[in-house]
Amino acid sequence: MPESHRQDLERLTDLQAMLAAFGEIGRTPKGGVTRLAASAEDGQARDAFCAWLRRQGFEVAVDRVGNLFGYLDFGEAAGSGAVYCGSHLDSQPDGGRFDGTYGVLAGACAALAVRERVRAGRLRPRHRYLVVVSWTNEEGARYQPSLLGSSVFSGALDASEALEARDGQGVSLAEALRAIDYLGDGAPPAEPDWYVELHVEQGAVLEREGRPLGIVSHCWGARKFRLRFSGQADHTGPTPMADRRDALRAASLLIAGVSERALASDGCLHGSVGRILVEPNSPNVVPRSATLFVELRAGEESLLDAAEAWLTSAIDRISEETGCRSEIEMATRRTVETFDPDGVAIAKQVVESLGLEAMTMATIAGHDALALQRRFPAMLLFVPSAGGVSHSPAEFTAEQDLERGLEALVAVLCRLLAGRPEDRDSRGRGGEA
Ligand code: HGY
Ligand code: MN
Ligand code: MN
Repeated sequence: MPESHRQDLERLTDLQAMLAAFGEIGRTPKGGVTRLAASAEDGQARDAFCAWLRRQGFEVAVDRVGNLFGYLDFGEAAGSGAVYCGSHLDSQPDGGRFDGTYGVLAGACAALAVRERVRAGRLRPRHRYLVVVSWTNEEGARYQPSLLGSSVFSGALDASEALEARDGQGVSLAEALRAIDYLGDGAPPAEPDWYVELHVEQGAVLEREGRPLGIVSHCWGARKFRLRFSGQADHTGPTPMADRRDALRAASLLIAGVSERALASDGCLHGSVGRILVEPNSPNVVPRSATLFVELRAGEESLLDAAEAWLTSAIDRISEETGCRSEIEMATRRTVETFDPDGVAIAKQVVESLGLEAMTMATIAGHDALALQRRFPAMLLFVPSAGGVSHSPAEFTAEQDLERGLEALVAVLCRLLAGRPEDRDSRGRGGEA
């Protein structure tokens, strides 16, 4: 067996072992993970990742919002600049053990495989650094907005605003990061000339089409709102129905309306309310307030505009009908995006050179690559999700698919690091020295 093939098999074994180990950090009874951003479990995962990076000879930097960078330095001969890969280690509550974690750990193992090629003289890098990154709070479960760390890195979100974000118990991100010792002041050695993210699809398209890999060409937009209905606390017994200002009734009318609107859109609009906070939340008190987390997603801005206009009119109508006040306390809008077409073309060419049949596709789920691509050329590669299930302990990707994802990531990183005259990196420089 050729040496390079043996080494790659070793990297694969590393990946399987690391996925198993990280699946135990915050493990839930049905085999999912709960590793909310900047929680103790996230801190354990970060510690394990940093320890692994240092053992393998990476330099490690942590920035002011806890983004974690492990990097290899190929020396001055490689020129300047950097190629990045990575994803996120934080999860949803009882979420999947592959979502984000696979991209971080595959990135780390791929970086080792790339370094072996450089040491063996089989790859001459033309970018000085290879950076593996774990972004803070991609999920938006504990802190909003989602894609927080990558949005600060790409300049779309102010760091101090992000650090002031508070969770349901009023704990700020700054306090939580300080508690796990990941409120850093470091920085990676160079900005990304390219960013590559490998992620489970979180949909069933690849499985349905029988394809092993997806190359994401564009992303649906998402609009997320924190909306509060305020009514009046009263006794659920004697209070006449006509006198009630029931905030939970208002909320339930809106929740049903969001689903009905999305269901009637023939698949063009997705909508849900995934979290609701009720006060005082007692069985025999008419709810005085209900805070809803509403999200709308669509593949075109015009559909999102129409859906948002519908939402504001529905809120006004429900307020009128129930006598409850309403306030949109927070709104984040993630626009419909297309990925760097050069990156899509390079990824396609590389994957096909491996004899793998990739397909270009959209993503409806958000990813850090979306935040990055606003400022740096970014690529997003998918491997199949069994049954399309994600954000659930039932999330699963078959070993062979995980392997092909790693194989593709190594090949794409080598291609980007080697550079080509036709490559234009983020500063418009050619890859060829
Ligand atoms: O899709 C989302 O909004 C999540 O951040 N992945
Ligand atoms: Mn993810
Ligand atoms: Mn997720």
